[in-house]
Amino acid sequence: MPARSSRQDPPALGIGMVGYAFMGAAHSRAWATVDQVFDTPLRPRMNVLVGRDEAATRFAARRYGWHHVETDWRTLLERDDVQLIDICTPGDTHAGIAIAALEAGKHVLCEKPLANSLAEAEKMAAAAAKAAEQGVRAMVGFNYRRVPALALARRLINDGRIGGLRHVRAAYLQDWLADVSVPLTWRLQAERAGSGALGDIGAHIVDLAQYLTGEHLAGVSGLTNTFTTERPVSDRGDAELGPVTVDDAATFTGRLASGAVASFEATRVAAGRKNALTIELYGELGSLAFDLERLNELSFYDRTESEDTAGFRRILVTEPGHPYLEAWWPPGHTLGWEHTFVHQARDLLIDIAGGDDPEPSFADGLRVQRVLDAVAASAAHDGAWTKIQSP
Ligand code: SOE
Repeated sequence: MPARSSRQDPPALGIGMVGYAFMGAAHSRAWATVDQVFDTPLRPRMNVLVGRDEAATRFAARRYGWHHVETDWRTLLERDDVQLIDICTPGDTHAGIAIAALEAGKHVLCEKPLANSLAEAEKMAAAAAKAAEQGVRAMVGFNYRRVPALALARRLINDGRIGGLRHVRAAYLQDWLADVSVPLTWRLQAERAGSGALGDIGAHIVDLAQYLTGEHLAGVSGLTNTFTTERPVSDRGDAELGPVTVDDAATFTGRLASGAVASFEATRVAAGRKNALTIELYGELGSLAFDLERLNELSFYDRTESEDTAGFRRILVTEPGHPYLEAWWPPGHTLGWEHTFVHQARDLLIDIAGGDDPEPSFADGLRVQRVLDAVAASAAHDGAWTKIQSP
């Protein structure tokens, strides 16, 4: 990271954020916190919050600390006080906003999944590649890459500590749709969200598997199902029902480019599982296991150790030498889900200042989209094996 004197303010980077719901709140807190914690080379200024409902947007802006409010994202393209557009809206708007922003020379952070379709993701990746030639940067918000324990897992895999990869097991289980009275929000409509559990949370574990292994999925076989096919159109207790047009659950197996095998489960109807993301990687020399409910820990089994004492070791990932931990609290003072967004903001600011392409890039987002598209195609043909184009 470029050094800076602690007494000198770094240059400002004006942010315009579109959307202020769940992800908007998480991103707002990250922008507000990142340069309190890290010695960032740019100082984010939370200049403009965009939302269609002016009163609600004003309320959110005051609450989260945004200076100005707009009701049309297009105004951000013209504003001199916005250098980065942060997209926290449903998937059907990602491509339009991101491509226009990149063409207007604004850096982009876009929530996951990158797009609602492969065709959109391809256009977005092409726009990002073109913009990068002009020094304009784009990142997709797969925030779990920034869990310190998972960043450590990546480091250990890169260092060869688990050897040649054989097997990946990944699951992302939630239960908020187990209740059939949950209304038909945008996340349950294909035209707004693209897909259901598959794109919303399956995308995270696909990205993690590809990121941690450094490989892409070469083919998949998948099944999806929608258990509750109609839901109340509003949360006002009226009886009108509308169709659910996305999956409740998706499971798939895949083969990585090296031949390693992988299994994935994504569901929003696993009663009792609130936000249960687990990933395990098995190699010739050892194994790694992570559980989001214990996100400060990474389990590591080292097969090169003596059999007498070998066993899964629980690494408490809070040492200053662990990824992102140098700037936080003393060892043992644990972090949480929210901090992943702070780390994401930090890395993006460093890359923008350093003139580097951030990761996950839109090309990484496209690689995930290819997998989602292949799983949906496979599921439409009873799990037929479906090949995925190489990157
Ligand atoms: C879905 O419920 C969701 O909010 C996802 O959209 C997020 O990406 C995930 O981090 C938490 O769950």
